[in-house]
Amino acid sequence: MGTVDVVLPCLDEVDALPTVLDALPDGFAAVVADNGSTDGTPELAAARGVLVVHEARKGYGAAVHAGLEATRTEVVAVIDADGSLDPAALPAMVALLHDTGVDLVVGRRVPAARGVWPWHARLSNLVLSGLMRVRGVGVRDIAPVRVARRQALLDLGITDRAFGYPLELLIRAGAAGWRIREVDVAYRPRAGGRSKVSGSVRGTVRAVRDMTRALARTPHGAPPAEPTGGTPNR
Ligand SMILES: Nc1nc2c(ncn2[C@@H]2O[C@H](COP(=O)(O)OP(=O)(O)O)[C@@H](O)[C@H]2O)c(=O)[nH]1
Ligand SMILES: [Mg+2]
Repeated sequence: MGTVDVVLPCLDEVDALPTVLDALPDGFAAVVADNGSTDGTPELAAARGVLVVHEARKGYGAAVHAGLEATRTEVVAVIDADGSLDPAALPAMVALLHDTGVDLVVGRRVPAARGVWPWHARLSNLVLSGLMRVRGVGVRDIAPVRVARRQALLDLGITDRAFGYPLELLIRAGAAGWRIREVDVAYRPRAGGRSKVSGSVRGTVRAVRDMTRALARTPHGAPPAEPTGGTPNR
């Protein structure tokens, strides 16, 4: 198994990022994708010798896309940089990709502590997985950690640059006939810092809004379109 570049979207994760970098297994190389941290996150990553990608455009999807473009390995991973998901799950996910011939391996969060997953985030997840099922994508989470082949991911032509990105990825993958495998991953409290998305009702509402917009823009079997405006999230 060759090296796997791991995109870490970061917005003010200076407190949590070291936990994630320390937990990266051998053979996994971090690519920090930052667009606007003011807490020293990119400086910390650079000081640790990590490749840092600076993206001018705001938004989770903009950061992930820029990070993906900077990766250089055949297989790549994307995982949150807040320490809520353990990178130790990655080797088994990559092995599944290689061994089972699927196109995408995604994680499904299983809370490892009480109160780690607020009710509004669970509710939105339930609604979104229902919407995905209607589109023929049988997953139960919105892929907070994912492993796939780099070029295939780029070829999907995902256009959302905000929080709709993960949902659009799944819908496009389904429309392209990708085989998707979902595996349980432990969901822990973030290692430090503050939630930008599901930690507040406001963040969840924003995410659901971005995702339903992404859904509306992505009809069944739609070919890739030009990138369109994700909503800046801060
Ligand atoms: N670069 C970048 N990363 C982001 C942005 N929004 C969220 N993230 C990162 O995406 C991951 C998930 O965000 P988080 O705040 O943990 O959302 P939550 O898990 O729903 O509370 C974390 O690594 C964040 O730093 C953004 O606008 N830009
Ligand atoms: Mg989080």
